[in-house]
Amino acid sequence: MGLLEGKKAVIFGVANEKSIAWAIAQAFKEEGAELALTYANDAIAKRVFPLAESIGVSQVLPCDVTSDEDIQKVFFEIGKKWDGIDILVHSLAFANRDELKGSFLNTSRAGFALAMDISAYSLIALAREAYPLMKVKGGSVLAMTYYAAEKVFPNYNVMGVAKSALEANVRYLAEAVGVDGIRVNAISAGPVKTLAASGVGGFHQIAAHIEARAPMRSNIEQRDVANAALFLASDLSRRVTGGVHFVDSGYNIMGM
Ligand code: NAD
Ligand code: 0WE
Repeated sequence: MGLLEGKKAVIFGVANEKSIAWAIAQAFKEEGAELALTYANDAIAKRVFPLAESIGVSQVLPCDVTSDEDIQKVFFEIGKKWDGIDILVHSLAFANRDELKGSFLNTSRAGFALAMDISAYSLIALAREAYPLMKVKGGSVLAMTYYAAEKVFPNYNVMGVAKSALEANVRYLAEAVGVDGIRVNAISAGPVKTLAASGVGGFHQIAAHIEARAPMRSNIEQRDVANAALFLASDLSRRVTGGVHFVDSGYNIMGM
């Protein structure tokens, strides 16, 4: 019996085969879950449809999380096919490229609002629309965060502030829906070379720093995050909620 046998999962954030969300989708499928995937726009749809087909995903739906209408449509469509949702995965982030370099002092009002909207607020919006379908049996909500929410990382800038807000959202949502048997957790992943990370100057140096300094002297892989996600999505973690769980070779424990 798979860990997620009989469970239905909706996963936001597959862009390509390197996405953390894709590793999670594969791991969930292997453990018996039935899946729905969403994609941000038409350019990404071209990559997501073949991936979805390759593992037998039941539903693939468009969703730009800046649109309340898109979000409502997703859960309306899912509600037509499924009697409930057990797992919701939020694996999304965005800031304008020019906000992810140079001085944090230059963070613009519009850039701040956009990063917050897509990377932090969207978790609340997705959880609210999923809630009627999730409260039937209880469930697990997962978000992806980064240690730059807690400590200053050069160039991560406004995304660091957005990840702090995302982690606070995890705690407040956990309190709001705990009574309905719904758990909310975040995984704080070490740096991994995905589409979002390859848009970043100096990624190689960041990865080299982890290899030199992390307790385990190694970088993580997408599958490492997916394995932690399996635990948090399954009944193995049935009393675990509101937390930020590191998958980072131990990097976060280091002082100097
Ligand atoms: P990725 O580029 O594969 O995934 C990011 C996703 O966000 C993409 O699928 C993109 O389409 C989606 N997205 C952006 N704007 C959107 C919008 N308006 N509506 C809907 N979707 C939108 O990169 P990834 O590294 O797999 O990122 C997934 C999550 O993991 C993010 O929250 C990221 O911050 C987090 N994370 C990544 C790393 C890393 O080093 N890669 C480390 C820690 C945390
Ligand atoms: O969360 C992330 C990625 C966040 C991200 C990346 C991009 C690049 C392309 C959000 N928005 C965009 N917008 C773009 O146009 N990570 C944890 C990976 C990451 O991003 C960094 C990092 C690391 C690591 C940005 C600066 C410094 C280090």
